[in-house]
Amino acid sequence: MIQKSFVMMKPDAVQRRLMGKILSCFEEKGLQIVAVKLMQINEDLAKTHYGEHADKPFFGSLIEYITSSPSLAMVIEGEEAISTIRKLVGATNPLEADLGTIRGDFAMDTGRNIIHASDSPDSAEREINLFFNEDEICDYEIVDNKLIYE
Ligand code: IDP
Ligand code: MG
Repeated sequence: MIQKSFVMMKPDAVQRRLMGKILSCFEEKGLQIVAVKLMQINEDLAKTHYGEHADKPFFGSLIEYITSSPSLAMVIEGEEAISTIRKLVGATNPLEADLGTIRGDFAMDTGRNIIHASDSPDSAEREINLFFNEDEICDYEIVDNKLIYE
Protein backbone atom coordinates (compact mmCIF):
# COMPACT_ATOMS: atom_id res chain seq x y z
CA MET A 1 0.00 0.00 0.00
CA ILE A 2 1.28 3.47 -0.89
CA GLN A 3 1.72 5.48 2.31
CA LYS A 4 2.95 8.89 3.37
CA SER A 5 5.21 9.24 6.42
CA PHE A 6 6.34 12.27 8.40
CA VAL A 7 10.13 12.48 8.62
CA MET A 8 12.17 15.20 10.27
CA MET A 9 15.88 15.88 10.29
CA LYS A 10 16.55 17.15 13.78
CA PRO A 11 18.67 20.25 14.58
CA ASP A 12 21.92 18.26 14.83
CA ALA A 13 21.47 16.90 11.28
CA VAL A 14 20.97 20.45 9.97
CA GLN A 15 23.89 21.85 12.00
CA ARG A 16 26.17 19.02 10.87
CA ARG A 17 25.29 19.80 7.21
CA LEU A 18 23.93 16.26 6.72
CA MET A 19 20.66 17.28 5.04
CA GLY A 20 21.78 16.45 1.50
CA LYS A 21 23.29 13.09 2.43
CA ILE A 22 20.25 11.99 4.43
CA LEU A 23 17.81 13.15 1.75
CA SER A 24 19.81 11.05 -0.73
CA CYS A 25 19.23 7.92 1.40
CA PHE A 26 15.48 8.28 0.83
CA GLU A 27 15.76 9.22 -2.84
CA GLU A 28 18.18 6.41 -3.63
CA LYS A 29 15.88 3.86 -1.98
CA GLY A 30 13.14 4.86 -4.43
CA LEU A 31 10.94 6.84 -2.07
CA GLN A 32 9.34 10.09 -3.26
CA ILE A 33 9.74 13.42 -1.45
CA VAL A 34 6.34 15.17 -1.48
CA ALA A 35 6.98 18.02 1.01
CA VAL A 36 10.01 19.68 2.61
CA LYS A 37 10.19 22.63 5.01
CA LEU A 38 13.12 24.01 6.98
CA MET A 39 11.57 25.36 10.16
CA GLN A 40 12.38 26.56 13.65
CA ILE A 41 10.10 24.39 15.83
CA ASN A 42 8.71 26.28 18.80
CA GLU A 43 8.17 24.84 22.27
CA ASP A 44 4.41 24.32 21.82
CA LEU A 45 4.82 22.39 18.59
CA ALA A 46 7.67 20.29 20.03
CA LYS A 47 5.60 19.42 23.10
CA THR A 48 2.58 18.47 20.98
CA HIS A 49 4.66 16.39 18.59
CA TYR A 50 6.36 14.50 21.44
CA GLY A 51 3.30 14.49 23.74
CA GLU A 52 3.47 10.71 24.27
CA HIS A 53 6.81 11.24 26.05
CA ALA A 54 5.64 14.04 28.39
CA ASP A 55 6.16 11.90 31.50
CA LYS A 56 9.60 10.60 30.56
CA PRO A 57 12.72 11.86 32.38
CA PHE A 58 14.27 12.95 29.07
CA PHE A 59 11.26 15.07 27.97
CA GLY A 60 12.77 18.43 29.00
CA SER A 61 16.07 17.81 27.26
CA LEU A 62 14.26 16.42 24.20
CA ILE A 63 12.22 19.65 23.86
CA GLU A 64 15.37 21.75 24.34
CA TYR A 65 17.17 19.71 21.64
CA ILE A 66 14.34 19.89 19.11
CA THR A 67 13.86 23.65 19.56
CA SER A 68 17.59 24.47 19.64
CA SER A 69 17.93 25.29 15.93
CA PRO A 70 15.96 24.64 12.70
CA SER A 71 14.77 21.17 11.68
CA LEU A 72 13.93 19.89 8.20
CA ALA A 73 10.34 18.60 8.18
CA MET A 74 9.35 16.31 5.32
CA VAL A 75 6.60 14.12 3.97
CA ILE A 76 7.88 11.07 2.10
CA GLU A 77 5.73 8.71 0.04
CA GLY A 78 6.11 5.18 -1.26
CA GLU A 79 5.04 1.57 -0.99
CA GLU A 80 4.86 0.70 2.75
CA ALA A 81 6.70 3.99 3.38
CA ILE A 82 6.09 4.08 7.15
CA SER A 83 7.78 0.80 8.07
CA THR A 84 10.33 1.10 5.25
CA ILE A 85 11.50 4.49 6.52
CA ARG A 86 11.68 3.24 10.14
CA LYS A 87 14.02 0.50 8.87
CA LEU A 88 16.14 3.02 6.96
CA VAL A 89 16.32 5.26 10.06
CA GLY A 90 17.38 2.46 12.45
CA ALA A 91 17.03 1.93 16.21
CA THR A 92 16.42 4.86 18.58
CA ASN A 93 19.84 4.35 20.20
CA PRO A 94 22.37 4.92 17.40
CA LEU A 95 24.83 2.55 19.07
CA GLU A 96 22.25 -0.22 18.66
CA ALA A 97 21.22 0.85 15.17
CA ASP A 98 22.53 -1.42 12.41
CA LEU A 99 25.30 -0.03 10.23
CA GLY A 100 23.78 0.97 6.92
CA THR A 101 20.92 2.76 8.67
CA ILE A 102 20.89 6.54 9.00
CA ARG A 103 21.29 6.55 12.79
CA GLY A 104 23.74 3.64 12.61
CA ASP A 105 25.95 5.48 10.13
CA PHE A 106 25.70 9.09 11.30
CA ALA A 107 25.00 9.22 15.05
CA MET A 108 26.36 8.13 18.45
CA ASP A 109 23.84 9.13 21.14
CA THR A 110 20.10 8.57 21.76
CA GLY A 111 19.84 12.23 22.74
CA ARG A 112 21.36 13.30 19.39
CA ASN A 113 19.93 10.72 17.01
CA ILE A 114 19.53 13.18 14.10
CA ILE A 115 16.20 12.08 12.63
CA HIS A 116 12.54 11.35 13.42
CA ALA A 117 10.17 9.11 11.46
CA SER A 118 6.53 8.21 12.12
CA ASP A 119 6.07 4.79 13.72
CA SER A 120 2.53 3.91 12.53
CA PRO A 121 -0.20 5.02 10.09
CA ASP A 122 -1.99 6.84 12.94
CA SER A 123 1.09 8.78 14.02
CA ALA A 124 1.97 9.53 10.39
CA GLU A 125 -1.42 11.13 9.82
CA ARG A 126 -1.26 13.07 13.09
CA GLU A 127 2.29 14.31 12.51
CA ILE A 128 1.78 15.25 8.84
CA ASN A 129 -1.26 17.35 9.82
CA LEU A 130 0.66 18.90 12.71
CA PHE A 131 3.52 20.13 10.50
CA PHE A 132 1.98 20.67 7.05
CA ASN A 133 -1.06 22.26 5.46
CA GLU A 134 -2.67 20.15 2.76
CA ASP A 135 -1.60 22.63 0.04
CA GLU A 136 2.08 22.21 1.03
CA ILE A 137 2.07 18.53 0.05
CA CYS A 138 2.74 17.92 -3.64
CA ASP A 139 0.77 15.25 -5.45
CA TYR A 140 2.87 14.45 -8.51
CA GLU A 141 3.79 11.61 -10.81
CA ILE A 142 7.51 10.87 -10.62
CA VAL A 143 8.64 9.53 -13.98
CA ASP A 144 11.04 6.84 -12.78
CA ASN A 145 8.38 5.06 -10.72
CA LYS A 146 7.95 2.72 -13.68
CA LEU A 147 11.57 1.62 -13.13
CA ILE A 148 11.24 1.42 -9.32
CA TYR A 149 8.00 -0.59 -9.23
CA GLU A 150 6.96 -3.55 -11.38
P1 IDP B 1 12.02 7.07 18.03
O1 IDP B 1 12.47 8.45 17.64
O2 IDP B 1 12.98 6.03 17.55
O3 IDP B 1 10.59 6.78 17.66
P2 IDP B 1 11.07 7.33 20.79
O4 IDP B 1 11.18 6.28 21.83
O5 IDP B 1 9.72 7.65 20.23
O6 IDP B 1 12.11 6.97 19.63
O7 IDP B 1 11.69 8.65 21.42
C1 IDP B 1 11.54 9.90 20.77
C2 IDP B 1 12.86 10.64 20.83
O8 IDP B 1 13.13 10.97 22.19
C3 IDP B 1 14.07 9.85 20.36
O9 IDP B 1 14.23 9.85 18.96
C4 IDP B 1 15.19 10.59 21.07
O10 IDP B 1 15.50 11.82 20.40
C5 IDP B 1 14.54 10.94 22.40
N1 IDP B 1 14.84 9.92 23.42
C6 IDP B 1 14.25 8.71 23.58
N2 IDP B 1 14.78 8.03 24.62
C7 IDP B 1 15.71 8.85 25.15
C8 IDP B 1 16.62 8.73 26.25
O11 IDP B 1 16.66 7.72 26.96
N3 IDP B 1 17.45 9.79 26.48
C9 IDP B 1 17.43 10.93 25.71
N4 IDP B 1 16.60 11.08 24.67
C10 IDP B 1 15.76 10.07 24.39
MG1 MG C 1 8.79 7.55 18.39
